[in-house]
Amino acid sequence: MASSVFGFNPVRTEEGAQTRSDGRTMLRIAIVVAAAAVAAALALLPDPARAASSPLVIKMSDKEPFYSPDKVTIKTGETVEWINNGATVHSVSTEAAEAQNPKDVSMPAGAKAFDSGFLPPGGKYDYTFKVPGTYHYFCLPHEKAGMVGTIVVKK
Ligand SMILES: [Cu+2]
Repeated sequence: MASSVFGFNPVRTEEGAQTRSDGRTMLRIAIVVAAAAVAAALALLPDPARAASSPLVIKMSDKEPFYSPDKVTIKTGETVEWINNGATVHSVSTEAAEAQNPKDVSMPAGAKAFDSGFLPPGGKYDYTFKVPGTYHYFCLPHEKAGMVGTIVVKK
């Protein structure tokens, strides 16, 4: 009789401890899963879902498509942001004097040339287009490989 009472209580205590431990573990797992879900949801948000004032983003990569998207249409006064997602340097330039092929560069009359300089991996460059027209730009190190892009700026 005494042994069954003794045997009963420790088991209850262990079960209680086991339950509390599982509860904490489950809570930790739930927090990690919830955090991962939030991160995934944020990563999947399309650009239009971001604030209206945020720039249109063009991702730069070490292989095709080098600029993604490589052709975009925006309105006058809007900003484009290039982000280097590659593992090597890239750039954005409309400097005709720097281009190996003159066909890779063009700007509407009255527009000033822009050049990001070499952007390291993770680097960003913003440019606000104030003159409407078509811009052809290139990456200084990779123009020959076909790293060129087009921005059409509507009035
Ligand atoms: Cu490049």
